[in-house]
Amino acid sequence: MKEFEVLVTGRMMPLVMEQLESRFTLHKLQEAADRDAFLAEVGPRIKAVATGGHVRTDGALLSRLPNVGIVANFGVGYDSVDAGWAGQHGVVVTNTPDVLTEEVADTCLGLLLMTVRELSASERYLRAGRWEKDGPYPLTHNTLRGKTVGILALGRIGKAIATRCEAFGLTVVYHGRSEQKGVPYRYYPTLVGMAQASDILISVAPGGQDTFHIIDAEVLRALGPKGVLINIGRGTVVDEGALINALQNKVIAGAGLDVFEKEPHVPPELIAMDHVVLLPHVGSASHHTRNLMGQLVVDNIVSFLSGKGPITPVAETPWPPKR
Ligand code: 8YV
Repeated sequence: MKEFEVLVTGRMMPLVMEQLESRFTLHKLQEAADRDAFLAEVGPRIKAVATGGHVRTDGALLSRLPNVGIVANFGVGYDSVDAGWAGQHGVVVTNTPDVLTEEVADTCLGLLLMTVRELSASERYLRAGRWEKDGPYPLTHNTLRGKTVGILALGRIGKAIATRCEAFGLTVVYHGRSEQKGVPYRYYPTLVGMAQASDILISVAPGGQDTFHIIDAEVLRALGPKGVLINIGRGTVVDEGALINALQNKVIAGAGLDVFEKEPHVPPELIAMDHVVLLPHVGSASHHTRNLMGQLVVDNIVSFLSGKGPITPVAETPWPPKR
């Protein structure tokens, strides 16, 4: 398939690079000294793009590739790809669903326990020699016992988190765009309503305009002074300034965050607080799962370019395309 020319927009894992390089004529945007001249030269020959959250794959970039047919995104979240633009211009966008669901749900439960039972703070206490010097770590004010978890966005990952929460004996409720049939959890039509009814708010919501800052000061107030926020979806969903304010003023009890508004930047105010658990976006970050995600990027491109269509097209670019 060397006749096909493929573009990568940034550094991708070796498994992806090696397979794309061995099958196609691969161009690397990140290595271009003059991006403009590079795109003017190779742009018209590009048939497929492999991309990820590291770069915006928007109309400005895609319009430089007039013959591109597919944008394969590394990640289930594709807020860095303008899928609306792609759909309007006959370009299919694919993501990497399913293969990361259980890993992200596992990470979420770990983050939940770390936050509610102060596991990282108590480990810091031990490592600082304080157990021997000052005695036992103080009892935690919070517990999972008897608590209600509100899940924002009950998609595949949200459901895997819900199953785990049930196994932990938690009551699960959810909020999303609409009520889902056949789901055994109570639905709340508003986010504020769900936050009011929940002890713990878990956000799995994707990024993008529709969800920008939907967890704001009002939602955090509704969660209340014993409430905990866990964010495993996208940082942009939470108004980070409002969250910092809520944590500093004990409007909520604590937060566990795997994602941030401007990654890899984490506001120093968050780092300074001990009742906040911070992870560097590791939800899916095991070799096992990242390899499966990378393989799905390659498989989508190979399948598309061999005429069999994409494997995991996103909702905005259904396949076969609607006329
Ligand atoms: C990855 C993710 O960390 O799939 C997603 O949407 O956020 C994570 O699994 C990310 O895609 C890696 O760039």
